[in-house]
Amino acid sequence: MGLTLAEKIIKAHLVSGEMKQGEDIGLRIDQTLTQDATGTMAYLEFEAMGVKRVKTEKSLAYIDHNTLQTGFENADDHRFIQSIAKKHGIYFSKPGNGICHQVHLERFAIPGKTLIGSDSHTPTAGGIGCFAMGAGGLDVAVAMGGGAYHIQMPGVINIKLNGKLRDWVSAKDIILEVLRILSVKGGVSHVIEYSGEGVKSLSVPQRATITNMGAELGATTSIFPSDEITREFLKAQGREADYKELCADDDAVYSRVIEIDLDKVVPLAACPHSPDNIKSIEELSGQKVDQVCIGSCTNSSFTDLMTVASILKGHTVNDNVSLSIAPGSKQVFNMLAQNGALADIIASGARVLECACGPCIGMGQSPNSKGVSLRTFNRNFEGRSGTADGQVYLVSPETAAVSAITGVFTDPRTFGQKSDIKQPESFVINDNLIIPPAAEDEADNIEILRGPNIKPFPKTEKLENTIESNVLLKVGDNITTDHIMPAGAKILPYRSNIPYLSNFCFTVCDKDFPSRCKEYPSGIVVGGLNYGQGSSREHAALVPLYLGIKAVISKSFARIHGANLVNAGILPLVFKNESDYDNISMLDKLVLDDLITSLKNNPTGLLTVKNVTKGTTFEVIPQLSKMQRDIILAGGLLNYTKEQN
Ligand code: MIC
Ligand code: SF4
Repeated sequence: MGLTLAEKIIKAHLVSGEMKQGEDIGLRIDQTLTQDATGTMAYLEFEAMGVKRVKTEKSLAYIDHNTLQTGFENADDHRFIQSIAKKHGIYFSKPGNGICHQVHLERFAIPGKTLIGSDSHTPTAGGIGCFAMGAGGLDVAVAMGGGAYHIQMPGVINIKLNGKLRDWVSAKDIILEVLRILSVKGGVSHVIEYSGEGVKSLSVPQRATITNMGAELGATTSIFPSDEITREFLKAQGREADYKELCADDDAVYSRVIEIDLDKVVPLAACPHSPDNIKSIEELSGQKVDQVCIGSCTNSSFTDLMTVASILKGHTVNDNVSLSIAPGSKQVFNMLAQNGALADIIASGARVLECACGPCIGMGQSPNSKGVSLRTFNRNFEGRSGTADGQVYLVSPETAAVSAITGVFTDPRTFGQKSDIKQPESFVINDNLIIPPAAEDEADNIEILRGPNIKPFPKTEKLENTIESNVLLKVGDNITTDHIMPAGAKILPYRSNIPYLSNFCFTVCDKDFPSRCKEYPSGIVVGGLNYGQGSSREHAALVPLYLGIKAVISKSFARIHGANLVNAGILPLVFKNESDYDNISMLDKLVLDDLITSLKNNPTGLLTVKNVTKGTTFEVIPQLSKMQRDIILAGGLLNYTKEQN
């Protein structure tokens, strides 16, 4: 029986476990990346592990999220990360160099290697055939220290792309079509592997747009084969030596095969407030638009922005629209400047931003009240734009640029002749914003620069035998990490200050949650399906931990968040019967007895929960592998790692 591409890479990196779907497997990690919003915490954790120098082939620290410096906090954190990177063998990408995923794709990602990053869109590198996963900061810290990364052996879904995209339809429309088919839960516990004739007509950055938004499917990762197109891209980046041909065996077995005919894909939009709420642009056509934002790690490559520039050339942005454009990397920005396309963008009236995440994470450009914002980004969760009632639609760069000119949703196919934009034969290569680490023998002399915003992270205790706590919050399905721990320009600077962040925890759902937690000695959160989808931010676990949350009981968990809860020492429990969810009310007192013995006997054995308030009982299943059980018993991954050494 042949192997899928994902299985081949997993096999080559397997350090523990068996490649049976659902089993815990440990993978050797070749590369890591961090960004600043999760990085500060990840490096504090790395420091606490006491490892002198990273043991990976390459580790990078990017600064791209917290670039709006309205106080000392972000700048201090940047200096902290830069100094710690220099000391411990990590390459540092300065602010201004671009968004981690775009820069990593251009300069560092390698087909066939494993990569984990403290950001959920790390699978962007799957566009080049790299097995790349988003992870919590602590998992990245462990991998930097040479430890394996543990996941459940995923199933593999094959998406076979037939035919060729028609003019004005783009890679973004393909992934929106996949989201329409699979929904935000459809990729959970699976790798999405692309194949078929249609793959040959997609460039590496287009493939990366598709693997990037595999995060929105809940997938473990997404991956494309590495072929002649990959070789050409690497060659154009001066990295042909990194090329390796990779594809699945002809007789590979998949859990499911989905065929998409590219000729039939049309321009699409993900409507508020979920990436799988898909409508065609034709259906939306004519509706008024207030804002258009182009950029983010999904759609900010050279060809994306050249396409945008070619549409804007000779036109003026509509009087009632604010258009902002953030190139994905310094390489892209520089090339647009050199070939004159930037002049066309500026002349059209677009507001050009630095190459960073920017509006995607609510760092500026929040839309007006009830404003309709068309964005080439990957997430449109409620409130994420920074405007609580903002209406964010996710679209392709083509749809975004054309609609910015007309002022209404416009199907780009109605715009006329499309310019033929090709990937250049060679990109402008200048890695002068990547600062290499110090030599090993100089490392001791490097001082770590710590600002006053850095507060110690919450300590975890060994698991107690009984949890007796009140339900301090009950939420519905598809709760995102943006609900649990909102981001945005006002809050993000405090990512290394858990006590301060705790004032905002879950306030999108219930503004009294933080104060309620402070009234009770401990608490339990009750959730629906796909609890914790979205970001890899471990703050969505560390902050509830700080607020005394001992367990989350839900119908199901998103992969990275489930792992982050365990790493923080919070028990993730799944209802045996989903209908029991309905019988729990806010403030009910729940008791779980005999936890240590039960978990020691069987990490996934049923546990009985007594609802003391209602006088009922129900059963839950701990969502734990054997290793995660040991992590929970130790009171979190940091304690566990210390115990092991
Ligand atoms: C996001 O897109 O939500 C982020 C900001 O990049 C996060 C990471 C974070 O919260 O810092 C992610 O996707 O993991
Ligand atoms: Fe940055 Fe947005 Fe990409 Fe997250 S999704 S890494 S915030 S550009």
